[in-house]
Formats: sequence, structure tokens, C-alpha cells
Amino acid sequence: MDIHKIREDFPILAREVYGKPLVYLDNGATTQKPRIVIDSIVDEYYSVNANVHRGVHYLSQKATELHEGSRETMRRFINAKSTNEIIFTRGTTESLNLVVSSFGEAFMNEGDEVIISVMEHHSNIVPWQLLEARKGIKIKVVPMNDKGELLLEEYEKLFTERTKIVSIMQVSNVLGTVNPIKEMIATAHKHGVPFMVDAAQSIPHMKVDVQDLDADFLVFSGHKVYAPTGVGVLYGKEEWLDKLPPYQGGGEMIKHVSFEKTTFNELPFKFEAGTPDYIGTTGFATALDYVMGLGIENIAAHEHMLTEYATKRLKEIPGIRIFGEAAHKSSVVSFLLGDIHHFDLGTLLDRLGIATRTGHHCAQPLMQRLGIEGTIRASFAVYNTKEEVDALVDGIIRVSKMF
Ligand code: 7TS
Repeated sequence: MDIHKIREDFPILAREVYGKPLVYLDNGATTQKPRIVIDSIVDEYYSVNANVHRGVHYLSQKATELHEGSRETMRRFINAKSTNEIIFTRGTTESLNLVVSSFGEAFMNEGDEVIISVMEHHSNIVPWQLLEARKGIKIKVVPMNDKGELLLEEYEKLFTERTKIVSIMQVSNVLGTVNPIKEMIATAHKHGVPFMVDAAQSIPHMKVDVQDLDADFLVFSGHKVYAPTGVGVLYGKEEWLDKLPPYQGGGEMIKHVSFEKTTFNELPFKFEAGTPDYIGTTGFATALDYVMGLGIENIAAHEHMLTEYATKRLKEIPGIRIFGEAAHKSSVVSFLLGDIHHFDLGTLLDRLGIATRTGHHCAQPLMQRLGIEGTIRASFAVYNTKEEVDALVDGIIRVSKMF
């Protein structure tokens, strides 16, 4: 891959901040967008815009074709069996809340248990806690070792006859750990328990095949994979989605409404109340086509090289502490420098044009496990370069001299 050519696809990368070239290393939070994605959104507003699924007129039919075509692109991207298994949502958070709410409603009662892990994002913790408050369910937590690897023996010990579901991330947004999700799904299935995968941080960086994983539910956001904000996916096996009650009520999700009795639409529409973000889904599909065009394996190889290089270079800096040294890691490096507060370091790096993330990264229980309040995180995407890693390292050295 010619990274410098790829960079030209992303207009924002050419800009400066504080008179310095932008070094954007906050891709775990959101990625920048290629021109074709931005154009697809603008073009649809210019020439196609009409509400989907409800018009006999030309534009509505064109918009519907684009929207449903995008669903097929999602299906292909994760190798789902059918487009009935692709539910459009606002993002990972909404997808998780949908499953927790509907699955919890139908299949969990007081004393029933969910297994999550110590490294989960708040969006895979708090919805379960809301269910805990509502229905008295119990949350069990898979621990990890000091390298940031989940303890699989402990995981297996958490299963009881009350375990109803497991919900765990494939890649940690803080540690970069790639969890052995396929193996963990097989363990859950051995106990007759379904498994939900939070794929927010894996979808942009590795091949994710829902049939190969045998995932029951899998959720992700568009904006972390070069797509616009406000669109995400809930994948669910059809047999599960059929059994779940609707999440929100409204237009689109019904077959027939009367004051006596309302019947619900078929999949996938049963879970899509209201006007969908049909322009966002076009942008989303355009982004996934872009990724497939580059080849996810090529993206993964480039990002792996950057992560290894960044880890090696950062370790040259005296006083650096890296959090997350799992054997299998994705493109995230979290660190602290001496006793410099992560916020101060991040702010000073910003003045050099270097965008990193500081704080608890919506994983406060993980911070508690690590005994820290937060980290600085550099997270890479396909358009990042070794020169940018060098700029980060030089920046940190410069800042450290100020302290
Ligand atoms: N799950 C994981 C593993 C995440 O990393 C994130 C967002 C979410 C869920 C929520 O995704 P959303 O698109 O619904 O917001 N993670 C981050 C982050 O690491 N920095 O900013 C957002």
C-alpha cells in the first residue's frame, strides 16, 4: 500500500493545527473520513434525498435502493448469512442497549447472570447495570493478568446454571488486547449460552467473520471505520432476533396498528423504528467498500507495523510505562510518563499538533484494576506513518524536558 497516496484520500490530514502539521493519533475515538465518503453524503443530499420505504415516487425508490444496498454491503463485510441479520442503529452504544434491553426483557429474571470482562467500555457495563437495577440480574466479571490478557480458566469458572448471556469486547480500546473471542464463544456455547461481541475496536483493524466466530450478536459503529457518525450495526443471528421483542416503537417497525392490537414488521425492520439515517448508511457502505478496496489484511499489516514501531520507540524514553502488553495486540498504545499527569502531557502534545486521547477512555473499572486514573493513548489508522510515530516520540521527549 502507498500510504502517502492513501493520505491524499483524506482531506483533513492536509490541515495544520497551531501552525503545525496535524498528527492525528486519536483513531480509537473516531477516524477521519475519505473524500469518497464525504462526497457520497453530499451527492445523496444534492440529487437523491427522499424518505425511504414509504414512497412510490422515483426519489424515494432510489433512496431505498441505496439504503438497502448498504445493508447488503454490511452483510458482505461481516459475512452474515442474510440481510435480515443486519439492524441499522446509531452506533455500538445503541446496539448494545438494544440487545441488553430486549434480551433482558425476554430472557432474564432476578438472579440470572451476564458475564462481561474487566476491560469493557462503559457502554457494555452501564446498560447491564440498568438491567440489574430494573430486574435484579447479576453481573459477573472476567479478570485479566497484568499484561492485559483475560484469564480464560477464570472465565470458564464463572458459568452457572443462571448464566444467560456473555457480552465481551473483541479488542480493548485502552490496552489494544485482541481477546480470543472465537474460543470464548465456543466455551459459552458449550454451556448453552449466547455470546455478544463488542466489535467497535476490531472491525476497523481485522477481518471479522460472524459465521466463522459463530457470534450470536455482534455490534459496531461506522465512525470508527472511516464512515460518518450516527450509524452503526447490530448483527444478530436470525433465530435470536426473531425471538427478541422490539426495542422502540414507532413507524417502520410495524405491520399493522390498531388500538386493539398491533403487529410488528419482519426482520430487520422490527428493530428500526422511525426514519433511519439512510444518508449515513450510504456513507457507511461507501467506507466499507473503501476498506475492502484497500484490503483489511493490508490495513492490519500496516497498523501492526506501526504499533510495534511505536512500542519500541516509546520504550526508549526513560520513565515511560506502557499499559497493555498482550501477546496479541491491535493498533492501540496506552502509556504514562513518570509522574506527569496524562492531561498535561496530552495538552502539551496538542500544542505540537499531535492529537492523542487522555483520560479513562470510558473504562473506569479497568483503570481501577490498573491502579491509575487515566492514560495517554495513541491509536493508529491506515493513514498513519512512521514519521508520525517519530513526531509523537520527539514530542514526548520535548515535553518531558519541560517538567
Ligand atoms: N465499545 C468500545 C470497545 C469502544 O471503544 C467504544 C468507543 C464504544 C463501545 C462506544 O462506541 P460509540 O460509537 O457508540 O460511542 N470508544 C471510544 C474511545 O475509546 N474513545 O472515544 C470513544
